[in-house]
Amino acid sequence: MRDAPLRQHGGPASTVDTACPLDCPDGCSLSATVQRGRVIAVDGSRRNPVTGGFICAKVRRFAERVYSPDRLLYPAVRKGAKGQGLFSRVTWDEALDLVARRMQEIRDRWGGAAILPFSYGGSNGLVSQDTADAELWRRFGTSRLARTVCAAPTGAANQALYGKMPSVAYEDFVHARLIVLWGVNPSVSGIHLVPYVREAQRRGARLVVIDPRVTPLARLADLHLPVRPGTDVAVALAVHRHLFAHGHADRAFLDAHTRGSERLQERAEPWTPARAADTAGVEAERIETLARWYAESSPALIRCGWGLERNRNGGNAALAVLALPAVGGKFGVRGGGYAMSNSPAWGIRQTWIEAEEPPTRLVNMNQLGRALTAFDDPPVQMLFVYNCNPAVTMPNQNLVLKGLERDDLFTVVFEQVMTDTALYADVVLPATTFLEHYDLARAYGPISLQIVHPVVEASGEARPNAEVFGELAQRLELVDADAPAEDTDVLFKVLDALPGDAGAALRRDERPVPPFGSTPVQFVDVFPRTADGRVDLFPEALEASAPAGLYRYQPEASQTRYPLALISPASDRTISSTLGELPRPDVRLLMHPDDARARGLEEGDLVRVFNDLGEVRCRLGLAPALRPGVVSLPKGIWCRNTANGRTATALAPDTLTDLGGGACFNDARVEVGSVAQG
Ligand SMILES: Nc1nc2c(c(=O)[nH]1)N[C@H]1C(S)=C(S)[C@@H](COP(=O)(O)OP(=O)(O)OC[C@H]3O[C@@H](n4cnc5c(=O)[nH]c(N)nc54)[C@H](O)[C@@H]3O)O[C@H]1N2
Ligand SMILES: Nc1nc2c(c(=O)[nH]1)N[C@H]1C(S)=C(S)[C@@H](COP(=O)(O)OP(=O)(O)OC[C@H]3O[C@@H](n4cnc5c(=O)[nH]c(N)nc54)[C@H](O)[C@@H]3O)O[C@H]1N2
Ligand code: SF4
Ligand SMILES: [Mo]
Repeated sequence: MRDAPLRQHGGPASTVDTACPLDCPDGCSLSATVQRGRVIAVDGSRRNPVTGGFICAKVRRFAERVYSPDRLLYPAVRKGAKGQGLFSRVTWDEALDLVARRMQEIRDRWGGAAILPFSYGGSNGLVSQDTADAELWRRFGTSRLARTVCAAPTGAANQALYGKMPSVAYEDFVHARLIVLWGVNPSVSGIHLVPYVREAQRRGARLVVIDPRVTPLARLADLHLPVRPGTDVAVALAVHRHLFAHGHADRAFLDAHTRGSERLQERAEPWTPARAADTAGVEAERIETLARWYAESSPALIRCGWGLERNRNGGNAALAVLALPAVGGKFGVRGGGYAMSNSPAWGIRQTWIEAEEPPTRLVNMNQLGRALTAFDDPPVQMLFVYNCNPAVTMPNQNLVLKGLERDDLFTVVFEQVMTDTALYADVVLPATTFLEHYDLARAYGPISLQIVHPVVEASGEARPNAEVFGELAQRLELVDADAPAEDTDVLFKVLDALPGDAGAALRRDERPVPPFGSTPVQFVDVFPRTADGRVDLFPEALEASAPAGLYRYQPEASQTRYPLALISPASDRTISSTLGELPRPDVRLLMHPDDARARGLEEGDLVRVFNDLGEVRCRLGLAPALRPGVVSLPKGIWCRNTANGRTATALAPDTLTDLGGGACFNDARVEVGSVAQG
């Protein structure tokens, strides 16, 4: 840690280096300014060159969360009705005794599977998740959770094709001659990529954006394909067809490094540009241009995002998109290939978890509402939520809330702030933020690992995850009573388990470089991590599990009552729902002016967005940037942000994607009307 004294009014301040672990690809290095024991500013540092001294506006406001009136400062137990938010303060001992006792009672009566631990990214660090928590759940024998709300379809495709080979890092985008941003909006969701894309353009690269909205980079692109949500697989297959049909499939590469290309070619065959254009709702000419540019450019780079996965065809979309560089022969040059999540790049194995996974029930998190309301054998009797805010982030919000309202459900919420989920808790436990505990931040756009340092003391009685789960395990006699349970103990365990000398470098306060270099060239420095080292272009094992098979498009049911597709992309105000407690301008449903005119609606009208699952009431905003037929609400808003306390997830079905069991947020189909008209 480096302490550089600063002078500010009100007394001396110092800056402390740390890193941002939040669920964002960029993994920024931070500089926090602390004065009299309080964080007064958070900004980017230059320690990590990708950060380059600037960060997003959200995390610049992070101190507001630390001292927010919504901050949880003490353990508490519920005294009002569920959802009301009335609690009385208890001690940590009382709270943990109560939780431990209930866990035992429930396991005695119903079995361990009646307890459902529920977590997702949270701060997304390697210390605050899958460490002491995993040890506790495994040893106790609770239900297991399939963490599928995000990146499950893209992850399944990347795993099947390439065994999750490391992908092109941000820094190498500048070398590309063609960049395709496919279902990703870096101007919001990973802002440090933007300068690299712009630099590539300055050096003469072409830019293509495939997105139902005119995103900021679509405005600056050479070609924009405003596809209908859920139709990317058709567009990608049309590009494959072009490559095969016009002699642009790289036969030498296919023979040497892949298998299954014949079956992929067969499935691509029906997708003429005209047919794909009809399915995706874009001009055939644009698809032809994309195919031609892709065939003729090198280095050609596809940045596959997460916008294209959140629908019934999301797995096959990712599969078809990620297979393109193999068929087109785009690997082997710096700036060529694909870029997606680099989380798996380090090849970190969680060997610090000692207990084996028990063979208990596996619950898909996207169907939490069903789990809470319909499961028997055994029914879910305890829900333990941490690192997650399911009341607003999981599909089918009304069913989730119905489950959380159950009087016979014992809900524990371990949180930093009084979230919409915490309002339903029987016990709330206060958690530290990443400015108050140790963690390990892993960027997944660039490839980096950085230690997250506490810069101030914990607020109130807030405690780190590692400590609380460690103590709970001690109380339940699952580990020795004197087993180390501090976040630093867990941090050292994790550092020791890192591959190569990464852990040693981090202990020396250096930035570790993975064995293949920090910006690997695919098929030069890194290769598929599949069993035989080949790209599996037709992963047979998945063919049976995908409802329509691989590389196949599932059309949507005819939508006469709900003709509008609702998407809910990342916004610049929150990271998922984190920081949603901070004041923001009113949330609007965005709609193309033509769609508004057809419904007699105007800017600022109070509207209801509805389908059979639910309704959201908020103001209308006109947005010519949206594709007609598509409306948009931000992801991650809180119940307080709309007039009726419901968010986009209330309209999202809890059906699953074709591969990976992922969430289908963007399969929400809705109608919109004026509240005044009823
Ligand atoms: N500021 C901010 N940054 C974030 C986050 C955040 O909430 N806020 N969240 C983080 C997390 S958890 C994630 S997973 C990433 C997500 O980051 P992104 O990959 O950028 O994902 P989204 O914002 O969901 O969607 C990206 C784009 O896909 C478009 N889209 C929607 N449906 C489709 C479709 O069917 N096909 C195509 N081609 N495009 C479609 C949307 O219009 C949107 O512009 O961002 C991370 N970064
Ligand atoms: N409508 C719609 N909804 C979506 C999506 C969408 O596209 N549309 N996308 C989804 C995506 S991409 C994702 S990744 C999910 C994410 O959904 P969630 O996993 O619910 O993510 P967050 O909303 O960020 O909630 C994380 C919570 O963990 C808490 N937390 C952070 N650090 C710690 C810690 O160290 N300890 C403890 N105990 N708690 C901590 C934070 O305060 C925060 O409330 O949301 C999904 N929701
Ligand atoms: S959320 Fe992303 S852009 Fe913002 S500080 Fe963290 S890593 Fe950087
Ligand atoms: Mo995500």
